[in-house]
Amino acid sequence: DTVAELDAMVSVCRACPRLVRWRESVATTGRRASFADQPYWGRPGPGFGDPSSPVLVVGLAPAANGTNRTGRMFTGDRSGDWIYAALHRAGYASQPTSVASGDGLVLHGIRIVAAVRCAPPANKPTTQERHTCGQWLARELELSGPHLRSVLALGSIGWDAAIATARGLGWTVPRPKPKFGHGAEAELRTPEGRPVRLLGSYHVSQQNTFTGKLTEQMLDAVIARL
Ligand code: DU
Ligand code: SF4
Repeated sequence: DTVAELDAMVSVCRACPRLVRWRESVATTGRRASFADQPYWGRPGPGFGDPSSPVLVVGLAPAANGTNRTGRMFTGDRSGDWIYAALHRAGYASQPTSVASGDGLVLHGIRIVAAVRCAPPANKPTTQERHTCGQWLARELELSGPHLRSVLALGSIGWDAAIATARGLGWTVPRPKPKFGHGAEAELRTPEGRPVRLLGSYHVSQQNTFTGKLTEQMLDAVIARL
């Protein structure tokens, strides 16, 4: 199959009962008041961006009123304001904002996915949900093929998912397991022996950006190393 087929399959996945209930309840009766008149996507967030990219970004999960509303990764929420502004500064995004599908945003050389593709209650997926959704990430890594040079993990859940998924695919991952941190780096190797660099950044969520734990300069510095 192709990346387009993968996206289509992901977007109708119902493998995690708790997350299916949550994503659909937010989308129907649980909409944020300011979006109450809008249709909500209410499904998993498929990958967004260039399917033959050298860079894959692995985020945490869709925001209940962001991707779960708009259907596009990091679109229509505060985390998206941060990541797309940074990707625009670095030349990966055609514009600094991501409001809704059809807003003209195009990504070049980068693709964005989430470790868990359905919005979780309190942004906290369970271990089982992380494990289940790891199968989609595995397919993503397999389909990325020889173009892939680096993976940017936003937050420790993305970092752990990238490592667990790479190991599951028979990639070589250093032992002991590389520790997540802002600016952390590990060299993974595919079974064919191609190196893929894993870089970590603190997640662009408001609890980091609003408090100054993650600054624009810190984010730009990691993206520059991709
Ligand atoms: O640390 P670990 O047991 O390798 O897994 C960390 C984290 O990654 C766990 O909560 C499930 C998830 N995961 C995954 O995403 N894909 C896999 O194939 C295996 C585990
Ligand atoms: Fe499917 Fe992933 Fe959503 Fe679970 S979190 S229902 S595996 S898309």
